[in-house]
Amino acid sequence: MSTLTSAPDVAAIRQRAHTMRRHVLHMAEIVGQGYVGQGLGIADLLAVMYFSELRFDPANLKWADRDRFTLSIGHYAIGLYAALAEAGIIPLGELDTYGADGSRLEMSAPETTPGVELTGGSLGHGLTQAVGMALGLRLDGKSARVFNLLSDGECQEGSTWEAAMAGAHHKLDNLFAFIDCNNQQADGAPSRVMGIEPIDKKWEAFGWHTQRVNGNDPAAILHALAAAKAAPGRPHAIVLDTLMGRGVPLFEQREKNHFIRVSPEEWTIARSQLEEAK
Ligand SMILES: Cc1ncc(C[n+]2csc(CCOP(=O)(O)OP(=O)(O)O)c2C)c(N)n1
Repeated sequence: MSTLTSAPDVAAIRQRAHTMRRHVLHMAEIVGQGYVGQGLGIADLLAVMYFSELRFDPANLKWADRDRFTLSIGHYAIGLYAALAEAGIIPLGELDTYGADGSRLEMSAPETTPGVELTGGSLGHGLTQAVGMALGLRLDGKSARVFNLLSDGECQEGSTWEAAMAGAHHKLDNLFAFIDCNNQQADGAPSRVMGIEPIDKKWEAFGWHTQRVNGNDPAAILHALAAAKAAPGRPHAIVLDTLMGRGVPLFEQREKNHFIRVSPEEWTIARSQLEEAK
């Protein structure tokens, strides 16, 4: 069972994030394409969650008092599978099946996969479910918390703001939303498609305790989580500014990074760049 009993070991969390990035490249190389930038960009958050913050039991995934990590952006599954494998929830070898017909590791994460709490991917619906879970847990008298990961693109959807309003109305301080601001969506930058800034001010205006940090800095994420937990009575928004493709300059520098096709030679470059960047 994973519980936070001592001060977080930031160096160990960074090492986990690095290993998870290796897993992301491994899975994506087998498929030859995909949501590589998202998996690399969100590894620091997932390492903090699975190796410091979340209370869960790999031997009893349906433990009623577990914290729920809910992935609204189902297409970020590649990053979540890397974390679940590192955390011992799914076998490491199963990562080889990512995206294959019949695999449990579909390109968009379904709740039938061990460790996946909800079927994401129909964007704009994850936070609504997380609000319901947080409310239900409170009604049941449980201290478990719900952490929802959503994207900057989802902040253009009305249902996200209905959920934000409901979370604040019900004073759900057991609810945490991470907003991954990687400045990309399917058709380019949100500022070009439909601007969302100042996004932290919007969450604050909806009644959430809000912070904005570098989402590729585990120490900054840990600091924000500590501050959030010290602020009762409101749900918590932590806006994460992240870099898509983080750790692999070849992918960091792509102009459109939402879904990439990668040539066989580029995988060799990507793997060596990841090790050099460590
Ligand atoms: C309701 C809904 N509309 C459209 C899509 C198609 N779609 C899949 S990913 C994506 C981009 C969403 O933006 P964001 O999550 O910010 O993109 P990323 O950071 O991954 O580039 C879209 C439009 C979807 N999955 N669900």
